[in-house]
Amino acid sequence: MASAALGLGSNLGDRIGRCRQAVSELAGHSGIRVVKGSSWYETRPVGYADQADFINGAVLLDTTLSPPHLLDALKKVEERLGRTATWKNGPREIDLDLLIYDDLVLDLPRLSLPHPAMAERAFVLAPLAEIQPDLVHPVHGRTVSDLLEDLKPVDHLVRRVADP
Ligand code: PH2
Ligand code: MG
Ligand code: MG
Repeated sequence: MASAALGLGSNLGDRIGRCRQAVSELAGHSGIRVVKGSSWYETRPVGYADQADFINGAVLLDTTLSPPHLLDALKKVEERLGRTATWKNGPREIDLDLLIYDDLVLDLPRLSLPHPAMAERAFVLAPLAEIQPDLVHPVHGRTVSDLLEDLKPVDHLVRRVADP
């Protein structure tokens, strides 16, 4: 059994509804146990500015799936929830990103762990710090709450908008 952390995001349609639906779809998978989910945060878009604000959150999982199989499961949930293809950093109905899987560090064509951008993104770190502040980033060797502190002042995090 492994522990994993995911980041969730949506900026099209029923943003919170889709994020919550994604968590319940994950909870229904036989190889996944959802341990804890964060509140939902409204955030300004990072990377490509001319798009709607996002809802972001994070969840902690226990899983019997290997990283590639967990990634496949995330992609399937994205598809079931109606994700359509856009472009890098563009708008999306739902985005499920594998952030951390135990203390694994790997760089494969379709999967890098930990997620390469997570340490620079308050929209990832703030929800994750809410549910596991002492989680250590396997490359930086720093906790999620310290990494979030390093980013301050945080510009794109707007507000906490909903309970888990
Ligand atoms: N996801 C991106 C790019 N930019 N900005 C915010 N605020 N939230 C996101 O989830 C997000 C983003 C690429 O996945
Ligand atoms: Mg993403
Ligand atoms: Mg993604």
